[in-house]
This record gives sequence, structure tokens and C-alpha cells, in this order.
Amino acid sequence: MCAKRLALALVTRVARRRYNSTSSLINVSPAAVEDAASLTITESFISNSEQQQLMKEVELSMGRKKYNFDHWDDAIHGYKETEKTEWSRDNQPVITRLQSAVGSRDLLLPHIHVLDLSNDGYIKPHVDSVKFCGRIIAGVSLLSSCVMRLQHEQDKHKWIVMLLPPLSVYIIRDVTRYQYTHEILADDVSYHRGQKIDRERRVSLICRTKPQSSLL
Ligand SMILES: O=C(O)CCC(=O)C(=O)O
Repeated sequence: MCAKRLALALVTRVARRRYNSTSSLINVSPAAVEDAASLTITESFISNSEQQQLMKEVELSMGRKKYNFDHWDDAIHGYKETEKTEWSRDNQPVITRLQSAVGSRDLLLPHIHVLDLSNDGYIKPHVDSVKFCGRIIAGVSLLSSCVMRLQHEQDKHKWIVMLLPPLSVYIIRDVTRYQYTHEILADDVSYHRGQKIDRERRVSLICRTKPQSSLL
């Protein structure tokens, strides 16, 4: 086997191993196998009681905000959100665990983005702006499962579908972050491996790295 093919075989094997432990959660088109090595899902990243404790604080922080359904063209439909830098003593350990999974403190944006999607909310395909965030995004899912779909912007044969159960964390880096769009599917099209995934209210706690330009 020539060196190039050997390298490709190794990368593919590493990619398979990276998502094998959660392979039932990730469905990857053959063309995207290599790229899928740049993302992970960890189930039961938090416990049920941590989820309950976090939700108490999230509810308090959201106050009386209402879900936003305003404009058909918005990237997100049926959501409310806030950004938090301060967490209660009970919840700080989970937040620190999430931040440590992403990287060292000085690489991270200081706030956690809390995004609350109503049961009929969804996020349209988008690539996050490199102006506002860097090469890694990680999200803990609370309350409901949902399906996240990634689609390569130039190559329609490259797609990745992830089932995100509550209590799990996903991490998306580099190639899947910059070259793929990501979206959270609406309930009526929320399928994973042919199985309907019922969407209810879902809250995510999202940690991002700083824009690369700010690290230079
Ligand atoms: O709620 C999530 O986990 C994804 C949010 C998202 O698409 C984003 O922050 O760009």
C-alpha cells in the first residue's frame, strides 16, 4: 500500500474508532467518514439531578422571556436565549466540566450561551460566523432528544446526522465546524436512522472558543 493510501486508511480507522462508541447516535455518509473524526457525542455527560439543578437556574435566568417566533426568515424559530457567565455554586462544577472538555480557559468565550427551543422550535442550517467564535463548539442537551444534521457546503454527498439525547454533550471542531452547516431539525422532520425522534422543549448550554483572530 502506498504511503498516501496507508495514511488515509489509518485516518479512516481512527475516525471509525472515534465515533464507534456512540455509533448508534451518529449516522455518517460514506464520503464524510474522515470528517466525522472531528466530532464526538458523549452520553450521560451530566446526571439527572444535575439537569434538574441546571434547569432551575435556567428558568430563573430566562425570567419572563417569551419564545420568539417573529420572522419566518430568522435562523432560529421558536426560541428564547440568554448568556451567562455566573453560575450558582451547585451548577458551577458542571459548567467547569463542559469548559474543560472544550479547552483551556483562555481559549474560551467567557459566557455560556443558553438556548431554549420550544417543542415546535428549530434551527435552520447555518455556519457560525468566524468573527464571533472559534474552531470548537460544544453543547449539553437538556430535557429532550433532538436531531442535529450537518451538511458539507460544497459536497452534497457529505452529511452527518447526530441524535443528541438529553444529558449528552456534543463537540464539533475544525472541518465539521467550518465546512459544514449545522441545524436542529423541527419535530415533523426529526428522524434518525429512519426512526422518528419526538421533539419536545430542548435547552442547550453551549460553550464556544474565542474567534481565532482574537487569539493571534
Ligand atoms: O442548540 C444547539 O446545540 C446548537 C446551537 C447552534 O446551532 C449554534 O449555536 O450555532
